[in-house]
Amino acid sequence: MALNGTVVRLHGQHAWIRSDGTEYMCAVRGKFKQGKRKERSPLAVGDLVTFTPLPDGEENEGQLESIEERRTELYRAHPRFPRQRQVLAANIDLLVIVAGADLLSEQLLTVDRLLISAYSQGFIPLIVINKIDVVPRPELEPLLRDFAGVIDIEYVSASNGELGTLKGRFSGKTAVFAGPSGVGKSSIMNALEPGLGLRIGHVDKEGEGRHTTTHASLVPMAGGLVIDTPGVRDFGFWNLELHEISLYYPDWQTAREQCRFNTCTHRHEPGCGVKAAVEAGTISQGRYGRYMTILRESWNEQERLGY
Ligand SMILES: Nc1nc2c(ncn2[C@@H]2O[C@H](COP(=O)(O)OP(=O)(O)OP(=O)(O)O)[C@@H](O)[C@H]2O)c(=O)[nH]1
Ligand SMILES: [Mg+2]
Ligand SMILES: [Zn+2]
Repeated sequence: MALNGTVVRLHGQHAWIRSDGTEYMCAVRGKFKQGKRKERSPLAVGDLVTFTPLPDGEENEGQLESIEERRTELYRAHPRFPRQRQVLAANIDLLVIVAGADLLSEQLLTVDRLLISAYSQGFIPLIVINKIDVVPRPELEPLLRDFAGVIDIEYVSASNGELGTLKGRFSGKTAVFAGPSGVGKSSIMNALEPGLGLRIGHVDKEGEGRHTTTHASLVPMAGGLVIDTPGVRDFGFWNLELHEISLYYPDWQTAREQCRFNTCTHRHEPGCGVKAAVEAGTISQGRYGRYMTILRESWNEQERLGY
């Protein structure tokens, strides 16, 4: 009889599937081997599947039967095959975007990219600034003023166990932790759920992480399911037209409504409400500058890949 389960880990041609608290190893073969076009792997952590347990295995083994259509996905360009997508996590409700207090200004571009992923895919973002034991909150708030009142922000320290109201946000949800290497994603999860025992890395002199988490994995945490991911900087959204990118800037909505053209990309178009807001200081130069970087990179990427 087929069971329902969730993919919790992937390794090579094998998927580990959790069903009712038991994990089953399933080979990914046959009709499932060929993923969707532009994807190398047919499965991602968080996928909902059906499978049939196999008798007599030393380990619990199963045979994969079907994969449910995904509600949402977090993906990037495959590091080795840039025309293909790598889905880091599937069926997510909440995207926890983690940055480090010590390197926040350099990491805001990644935060902005993840916000675009969240809003374009329809998952709720939460920004978590970790390591407030190193740089105190009043020094960080000005860097994040664009998001005030629009996107939830938690200031935490995994080291000190100062976790704000983070723990209450996971109940009944599937969440994914994403952000650069070394910001403390795994550390925060360990602090929220003692006993998880996720591996923690070191940071070098520049504060950069060492890519300690190498594969996404899904674990039960604080009443929900949470996917820890390896630190990544680049998130793809090359399916978006350039003028669509700013649709996923919720803090720009009022300004955007003032633009003369509804396909405005806010670069050199006349009558641009966003540029007016930057001049008036309601949108920060930083957030606008990073938008221009994202626009330029998306354009280069689309040219290169011939979209
Ligand atoms: N000062 C300080 N250091 C922290 C804090 N949280 C984590 N660290 C340190 O930051 C380093 C990286 O932590 P990890 O939890 O491995 O970071 P990660 O984001 O999971 O990194 P990857 O798995 O490489 O993506 C470790 O040396 C931690 O001890 C914190 O709140 N304050
Ligand atoms: Mg980690
Ligand atoms: Zn505009």
